[in-house]
Formats: sequence, C-alpha cells, structure tokens
Amino acid sequence: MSKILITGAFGQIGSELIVALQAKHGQENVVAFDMAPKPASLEVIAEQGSIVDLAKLKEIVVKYNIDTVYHLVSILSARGEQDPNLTWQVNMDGLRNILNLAVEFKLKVFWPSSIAAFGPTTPRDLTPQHTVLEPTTMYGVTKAAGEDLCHYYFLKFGVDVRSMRFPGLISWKTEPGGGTTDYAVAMFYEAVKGDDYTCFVHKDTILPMMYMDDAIKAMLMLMEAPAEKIAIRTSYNLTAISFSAEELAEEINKHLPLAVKYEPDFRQRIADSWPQSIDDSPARADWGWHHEFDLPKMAVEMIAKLKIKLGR
Ligand code: AKB
Repeated sequence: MSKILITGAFGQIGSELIVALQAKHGQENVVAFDMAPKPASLEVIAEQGSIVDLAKLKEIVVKYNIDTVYHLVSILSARGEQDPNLTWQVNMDGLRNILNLAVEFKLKVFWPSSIAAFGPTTPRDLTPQHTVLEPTTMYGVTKAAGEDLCHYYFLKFGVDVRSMRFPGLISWKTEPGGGTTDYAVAMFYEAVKGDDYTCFVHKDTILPMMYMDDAIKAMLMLMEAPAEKIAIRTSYNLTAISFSAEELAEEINKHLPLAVKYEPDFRQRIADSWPQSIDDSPARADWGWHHEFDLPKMAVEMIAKLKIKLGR
C-alpha cells in the first residue's frame, strides 16, 4: 500500500485528489500538506508548513514513511505576474526540494505542468507534444523549467517523476485562485447565484479546458501506468475540450440565464499567449488517456453540483 503525501493539498486539485486517493489507498495512507489550515469539510491527516522548508518536508516524509508525492503547490499565472520573485521561489525551490527528497528516499513523484509552459511562438492549434515553449509569464517559465528539471532528475538520478500539462481545470468543489482560466469556473458560480458576470477575457478567447473528474482520472492513470510506458519524462500534453468564453456562456444559458459583459484586462495577454487546442496523442497512445466530459456534460454536472453547494 502506498503512503502518499499531497502538497498544496487544499487547493483546487488537491481537495478532490485527497478524496480519490483515500478511496483507493485508505484514509490512513494519505497525508495532506499545505500552508493553509485544514478545511473542516475534509477528513484527512494534515500537516501545515511552507514548501520551501526542506527540513519540515523531510520530517514529514520520515514520520509517515512516504513513498509517493503528488506535488501540487504552485502560484498560478495571473497571481504570478504580481510577484514574479515569489513565484520563482515557491514553484522552483518547492519542486527542487521534492525532487531532492525523491532522490534521498526513492519517492515516486507526480508534478503538474500546464499549457502555460507554451508561449506566443508555439503553434496555437493542435499544439504538438514536442514544440517551441518560450513562455511569457513567470508561472509559465517555472513550468517550462520545471519540466526540464524533472527530466534531468529522471536521467541523472533515476527519479520516477511523471507529469502532464494541464489545461484550465473546471470544478465545483474548491474555487481556483490566481489563474487566467478562472473565468470559466466563475461563470458557473455567477449563473447559479443568479448574478451577471464581467469576464476578464474577450468573448472569442478559446482555451483548452478539462473537467476536474477527468483531471483526477488522468493523474491516477499516469501514476499507475507501468514505468516502461512512460516515454515522456518532461511532461505529457493533455487535453479534453476547447471552447471560447462566449460558447461557454451560451452553454450555461441553455440551463440558467447568465448575462456576460466582456472587459479584458491584463489576463487577456496571457490567454493570447497560450494554445487554443492541444494534440495529446502521445498520452493517449502511451498510457491510454481518454476524457469523458465534453462541454454539455460538464455544464450539466457543474450546475447540478453548484446548486447543491450554494443551496440554490
Ligand atoms: C492558470 O490559468 O494559470 C492555470 C493553468 C492553465 O495552468 N489554470
């Protein structure tokens, strides 16, 4: 039975990954690590601290006899532009700490990269697995550099580190914070609350997105795949659906009235630097990736779950 540590555990991905990993490995085998205190809604072994505190991380790995880490701590794209130095420190020093512990304790590691690793010189449609990166945000710089660091630790030290480039993730349980793709989640919240929404990207902005259930499934599939199937040790392209902000609003409008105004801000430039659609055929061929949620199916589920959560 694996002993699993999740860092950044109370964020958008972690709060759902905790439950999925507990169901597979048992509640006693999952440890959550975060800067923030444990939310009352989550039943999990919790440790609080900073990802740059190597001594604390080492103490936790020893205390719980950890063998697998899902390293999710990250400052995202929009927030990263407010404080690029902190973003480098948290994203890169944090990853290096985890990889150094992986060498010392033979840990298996999952680390998410992002479509933010790409930049304006990347082909925007059906972006290939192997292509130009050249990101233009600090978050993207840390994702591109982080991919190379993972690859290096695999080659140099044999660390079994696995990664995928997430698109925007849409979920109802925990709101994202500080990302450029956050508008997609916000639109659902405002619609369910019965409010209007002012969207910070233009209506024609198309980005790759994925429902959280598919993202959780992808992480588990990648981590459970036999090592010889993992041909890419930088990060796998991964995708599900691509749609414009306006198409999303129209889909929500089939279920609930939602008036959207479009007032692009600094996040428009970030969105414009990312691909519109991704070729993820290596992930599909190597470890059987396939998504289940298209836009209509996701909209039905998001609205139903948010109505319960928000008591509407
Ligand atoms: C962001 O918008 O910064 C993230 C991402 C695409 O990695 N959701």
